[in-house]
Amino acid sequence: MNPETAESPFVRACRRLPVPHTPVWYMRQAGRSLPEYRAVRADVPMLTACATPDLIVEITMQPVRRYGVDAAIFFSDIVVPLKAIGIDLDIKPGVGPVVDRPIRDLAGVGTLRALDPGDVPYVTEAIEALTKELGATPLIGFAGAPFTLASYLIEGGPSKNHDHTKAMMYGAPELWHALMGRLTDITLAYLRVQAAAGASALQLFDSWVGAVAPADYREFVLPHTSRIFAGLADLDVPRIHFGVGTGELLGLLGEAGADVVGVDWRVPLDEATRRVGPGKALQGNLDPAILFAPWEVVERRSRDILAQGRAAEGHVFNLGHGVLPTTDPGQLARLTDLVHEASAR
Ligand code: 1CP
Repeated sequence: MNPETAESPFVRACRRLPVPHTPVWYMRQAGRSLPEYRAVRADVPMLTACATPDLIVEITMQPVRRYGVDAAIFFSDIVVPLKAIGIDLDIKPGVGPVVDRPIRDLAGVGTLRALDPGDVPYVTEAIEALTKELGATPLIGFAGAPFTLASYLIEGGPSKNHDHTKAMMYGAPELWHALMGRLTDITLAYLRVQAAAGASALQLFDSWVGAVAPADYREFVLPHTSRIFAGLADLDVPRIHFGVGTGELLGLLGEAGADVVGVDWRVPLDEATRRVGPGKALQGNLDPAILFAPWEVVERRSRDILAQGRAAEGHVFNLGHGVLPTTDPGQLARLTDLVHEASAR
């Protein structure tokens, strides 16, 4: 990592070191809430954009220019590495990832081959260009975690109850662990490609794992997520682990081995600090829907979060989940300034 980036407030907060102000970025900051994003994406399908370095660079930079956030997040999607190894899937506007032939047996698991850096040359190219353009501002690389990827692959698309996913997890544990093992290999390789190209932090999105009870997380998910974080330990880049509805899982998410645990809006950060335990920084956790309330409400709630975040050994301000598409970008601009000013030490 370049020395300026290593000294940035974001990287220092992830490492639980003193910072001049609380760093802030937003999950899904690069995307549909920005008019300049909708303009460049007008005629370009999502997966085409994700394979076009110039577009990746432009879209990743948009929120950095507009808001002055403390980190950029690589513009891509969690299904990009699966597409890259030949899984027949698409991202449908207004729906999300859809898989042509859902994976529900050993033959299906066999189609998940290992990922090689040569499968994603556009990722390497875009990250190399971005780290030059970003200078001292860190770039966060990311991947979907095995449970969340498995849910899309097994269900065939977005799912509320994850019925088929849980049916395999509970009913065919050997098949489940075979699938999760392959996804772990792919995810680990994909994150390492991003770090090798210059990403200065890595976030693992296990967005839907909140659907799983703690004992089942320990048995069916933790062995795999632990292997991912252990496999990144030599890289010297902060590792962030995030899921939605994970109040009961926060201790286990920390146990999996990340440096930073992302918290959604349901658990206050002082309580989350207690649940996660010592030796971790926290990221979060303003309800993204609060941005639809008047500014006075946003300000009061954000100051509360900054105060609660002081209980943690390190705090990165974020939303509790991604920016909602109809969010007014003006609210995020004001919020970024507020976090910087209110937390200045
Ligand atoms: O046409 C469009 O604009 C498609 C909308 C869109 C966008 C902008 C999708 C489809 N993905 C993305 C980009 C994206 N996806 C980013 C960009 C970087 C940023 O954060 O600014 C990231 C980090 C993701 C990651 C992602 N994709 C997650 C994990 C994060 C989260 O929000 O929980 C998940 C679950 C997905 C799946 C996905 N891709 C797209 C949609 C609409 C969805 C969710 C569908 C569902 O509800 O299951």
